[in-house]
Amino acid sequence: MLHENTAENRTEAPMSTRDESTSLAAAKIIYNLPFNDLLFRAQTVHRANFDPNAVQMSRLLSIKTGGCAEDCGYCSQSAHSPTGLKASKLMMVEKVLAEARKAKAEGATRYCMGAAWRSPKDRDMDTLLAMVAGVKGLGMETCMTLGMLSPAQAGALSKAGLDYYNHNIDTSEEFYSQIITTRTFADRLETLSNVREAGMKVCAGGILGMGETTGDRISMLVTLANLQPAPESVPINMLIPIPGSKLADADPVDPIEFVRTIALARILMPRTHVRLSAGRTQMSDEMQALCFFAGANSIFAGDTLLTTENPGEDHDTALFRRLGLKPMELEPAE
Ligand code: SAM
Ligand code: DTB
Ligand code: SF4
Repeated sequence: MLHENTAENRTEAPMSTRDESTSLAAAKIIYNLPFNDLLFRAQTVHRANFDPNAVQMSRLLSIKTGGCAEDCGYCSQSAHSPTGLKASKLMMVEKVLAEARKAKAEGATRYCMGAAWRSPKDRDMDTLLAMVAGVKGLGMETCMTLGMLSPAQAGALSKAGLDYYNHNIDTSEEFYSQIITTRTFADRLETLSNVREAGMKVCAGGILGMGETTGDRISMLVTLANLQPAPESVPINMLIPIPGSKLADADPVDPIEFVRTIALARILMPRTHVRLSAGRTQMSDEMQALCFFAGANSIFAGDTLLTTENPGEDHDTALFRRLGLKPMELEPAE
């Protein structure tokens, strides 16, 4: 039920919850505001913290594809699902660096390397560390997503120059076991804590469109907002249905609900980069425009994500021109 825009509701819904723990009840009130009020608040918070017309550009590369031991119901790369994806070994360092150089030439400032692992094997660590050092040496921000990390692995990656680690909580704690059974929500939080302890920036978000309720989406954002500190980067993915995966036939998300979720993320985490991640190929330009207005300020650029399609440079250049958006410049290193 939507709340009326009464004075009472306006005072109940805080403008920003920074420096306070966010309650689920407060987040629900914000989420259910009339759409125009919600977007106005989100845009106001956004403008107080960021250039509203600048979008951070990341680029993804799958450095180890398929054959994953985990049973994530949404994923093309799980060995538990007959998705037909061909598995491949960990890429060679030079090949990764060649791809990173191309991405940099095309305007990406952050390079994200993803591997279909439950967690990295110690025998692969030297290769991974060389990739981090090499990409960092190109003057790009570095990010990896490799599954669960021990404190020692997180420490080694951080020392090699890894700026960000992506590790999504994907959904609410309550709904998690409906989507993944080979690990727990607590396992995810433990890796996020290891990443933070090692001094890296945290990138953690989730997926909409897996059959979760609105309450699950709000609960996921409240968990993220209450991490101390909140993640620097929060990717919000729209499920890309993968034939053969357990969620191949999931009902699509209502675009308005998707935009509401972005707005809530912006309000609960005012200084975080909220990334409009997977699923942009399935979104209209108008839906993406609303997401940017609601506070999304980061995207993946390029033709491919890990194993699926992304809009590509031509489409995004045209979209940025239509909306008067510009790529966000890299902040000078401290
Ligand atoms: N294996 C590592 C892990 O799970 O942490 C890293 C790679 S995994 C593919 C990274 C994230 O991509 C997942 O946590 C999930 O949020 C997102 N993702 C994977 N498949 C997706 C799909 N079909 N649609 C939308 N998002 C997806
Ligand atoms: C994230 O939240 N989204 C990216 C990144 N983190 C690693 C991955 C999206 C994957 C989409 C499905 C695929 O390409 O296989
Ligand atoms: Fe493996 Fe990551 Fe896909 Fe899960 S999301 S199956 S851990 S690659």
